[in-house]
Amino acid sequence: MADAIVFEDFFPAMVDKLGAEGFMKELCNGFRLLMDGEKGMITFESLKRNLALLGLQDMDDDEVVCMLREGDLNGDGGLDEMEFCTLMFRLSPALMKSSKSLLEEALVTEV
Ligand SMILES: [Ca+2]
Repeated sequence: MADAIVFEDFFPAMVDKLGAEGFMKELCNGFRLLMDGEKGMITFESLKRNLALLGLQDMDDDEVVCMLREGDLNGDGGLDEMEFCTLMFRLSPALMKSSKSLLEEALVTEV
C-alpha cells in the first residue's frame, strides 16, 4: 500500500525548508487537523472527512482502513499523535533514513 501514497519527494523537501523542529511542528499540526476532536485521535471517520486537506480525497475506503491499520500500533482503532508521526515517517523511506535520530528524539520529547 505504501506506493499508493508517495511522500518521498515531499517530506525531505519540507525538512530542508522548515528544519527538523519546524517539520515536527507541521506533523503535529497535521495531526490536529485530521483528528477527531472528541476522541483526541485520528479515526476512520475523521480521516475520511479531512483527506482533502492532504490532497488525498481520491483515496478509497480500503486504503484509508489500510493506512489506519498500518499506523495503529496499540490496536485501539485510531491513531494518536505518536502513531501518526511514526506512520508519516514510515511512509517516507528517504526521510526515515536521513532523519531516524530526529524521529527518535521527537518521540522521546513528546512522550
Ligand atoms: Ca492507536
